[in-house]
Amino acid sequence: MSKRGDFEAVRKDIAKLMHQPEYDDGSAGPVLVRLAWHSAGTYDADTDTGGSNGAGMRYEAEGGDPANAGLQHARVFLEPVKEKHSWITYADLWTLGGIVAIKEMGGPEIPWKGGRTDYVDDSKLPPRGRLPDGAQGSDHLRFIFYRMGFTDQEIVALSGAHNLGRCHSDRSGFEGAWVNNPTRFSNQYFRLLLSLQWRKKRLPNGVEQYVHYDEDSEAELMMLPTDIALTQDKSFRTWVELYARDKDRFFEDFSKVFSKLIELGIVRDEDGKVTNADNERGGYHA
Ligand code: CCH
Repeated sequence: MSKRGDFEAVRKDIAKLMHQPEYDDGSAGPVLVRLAWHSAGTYDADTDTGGSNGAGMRYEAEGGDPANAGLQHARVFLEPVKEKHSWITYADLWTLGGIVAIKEMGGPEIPWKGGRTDYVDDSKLPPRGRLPDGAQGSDHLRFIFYRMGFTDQEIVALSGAHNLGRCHSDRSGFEGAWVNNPTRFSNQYFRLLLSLQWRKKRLPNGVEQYVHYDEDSEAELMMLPTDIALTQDKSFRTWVELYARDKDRFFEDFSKVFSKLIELGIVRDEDGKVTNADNERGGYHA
């Protein structure tokens, strides 16, 4: 048990659980990043509902959304950290897990502040269907991400997270990794999007994705239809091209936009203290 508010101690323990030789590509990192993103990516700016406050994925209504299939692995990885630092809220732990994972995998430092609550405000619960569907195109991406208040540039920067991890046919129906080294954060995803020939492939389960057979690694790499859409839409493509040639710029923009993502729906005063979280019932804020 650490001192209440000692987020440094929590960070250290999250970093320690990154190495998971039995799991996927040997790292808990990618699925932790996806947990952070899905915990926040339900936000709707118009109605001020959804977002990371409340850690709603603990409950069936949100946790059982097919879009969240597989994220129980990430929650299980983090459970010993929660047990050890019981003062931290799940909402803080899940978002912090994502940024520690990105850093541990060689990615940028991402600003993070605590103070989210675990109190579930029923009036803020997001309906299912707020997360993106990989089978769709650029209109869908704009529909989903504009709702949260993101721009075209930010949509492309965020998509760079697909440099990490993989698709699992028993979770999303898609299969495979986007890059050869899916536990190392880089701008490789953008470079491959532009440099390789992507061929449409129908999987045995009927799901369609794009693939490229890489001779060097003798592995088949993949892209979702939404990933390919980033190269076909003029406005998106400009940013794909920029991030493919300028890794530093990608890291800088990714850091800003991921930090914005995990703050959606969180209101803070000048001192950074969260003012719209019911911590009497929900937990602790710094
Ligand atoms: Fe994603 N993502 N994502 N994604 N995603 C999947 C996996 C990861 C979409 C669909 C999928 C973001 C945006 C999108 C990660 C981070 C981000 C999978 C496979 C699908 C499908 C799931 C499975 O089968 O396990 C779509 C559509 C969009 C639209 O933009 C954003 C934004 C982020 C974070 C900033 C990460 C990381 C993974 C790998 C997870 C793992 O388990 O390895």
